[in-house]
Amino acid sequence: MSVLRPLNDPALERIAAKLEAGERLDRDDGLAVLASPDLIGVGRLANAVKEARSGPYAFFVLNRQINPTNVCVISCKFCDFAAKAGDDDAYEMTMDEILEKVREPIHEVHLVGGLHPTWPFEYYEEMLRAIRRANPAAQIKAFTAVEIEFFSKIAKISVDEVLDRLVAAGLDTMPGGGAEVFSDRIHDALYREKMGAEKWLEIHRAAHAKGIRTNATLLYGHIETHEERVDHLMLLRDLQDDTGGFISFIPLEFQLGYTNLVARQASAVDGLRTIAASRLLLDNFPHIKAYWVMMTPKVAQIAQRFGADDLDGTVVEEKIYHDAGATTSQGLRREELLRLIREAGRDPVERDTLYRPIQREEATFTVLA
Ligand code: V47
Repeated sequence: MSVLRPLNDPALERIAAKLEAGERLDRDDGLAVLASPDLIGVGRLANAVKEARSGPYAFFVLNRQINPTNVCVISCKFCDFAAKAGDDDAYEMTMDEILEKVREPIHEVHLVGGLHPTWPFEYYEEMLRAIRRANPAAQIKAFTAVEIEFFSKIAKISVDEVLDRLVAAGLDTMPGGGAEVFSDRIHDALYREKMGAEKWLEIHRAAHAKGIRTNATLLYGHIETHEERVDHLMLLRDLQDDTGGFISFIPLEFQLGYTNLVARQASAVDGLRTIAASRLLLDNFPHIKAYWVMMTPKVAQIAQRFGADDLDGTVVEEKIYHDAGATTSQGLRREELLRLIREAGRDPVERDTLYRPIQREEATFTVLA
């Protein structure tokens, strides 16, 4: 393991000793990382773990986010994206509008949307088939656990059948959204109408059992406590111990928007500590993603030295955070991502949705096995 010291916090010394002994970190260690005054020490520990896993590499993907509708039958208190049918800001994309967005040199389509009151399940299957036909080179990362459960209700079929039919239609992986914070308190306060921890974990377990790789997220920087953040990570680690089906973990920084939930946005330091705690506690997750859209490209760039090994991608058009007032740009060009990575002293690896390296003639990186 690369350099772990100097450290200026006894709690971090305890963690370093565990890492050296190959011992697993626990809940108290996670809390210590989130509260440590030694920010550089926190980065040093998480960076050592990151480098032991993925060496000097940082991953990115040419992708495109598509949110086919914001019309949603439920209302979550943290969400500025959803609208009710007939609202001024409600929208529904046509199939042509969706397909127009995928005809680009991309390797991943990230497809998620509101829980639409009248679209039938068959429409989502057709969406996947049509995207696959329009761009066979792009893998499809689609539908959160919340959407999967909703499809099972509207089509009156089991979650297993929903997953089988989506895979048959072209689904490659599932994104990590809808997890929010695995806490009954937060569930009751912010998203009572939506599934809680148990169901979310159950659906990801079902996906993993079918060989569908998935991501996981945590929505942080609102009313949750450090204990709730760490408990969330521990539940994900437990499921990953059982299934090994998660690929990437993404802490999502809450955008205040117009929700009046909290007075201010999480700080850069809080974001970096959360990335580091995730890398250190989630010892069985292959990748930790610094999602630049919400962290800002500048903080995401530094996060590469705090445990993150992925910056997500070009994204192009993002609605969920931008409807909540995010001021980051809508997309980054490939060259900008390369610069953000190289300036942080990392070697860029362009990947597909499964983190397989994309071979390019002008590639300058060593391809990972
Ligand atoms: O589940 C909603 C969150 C998520 C806000 O898997 C908000 O690769 C912040 O899951 N401020 C959807 N967050 C996005 C998501 C995601 C993003 C990037 C990559 C991946 C991946 C997944 O966005 C929702 C919810 O937790 N969200 N509103 C807000 N105002």
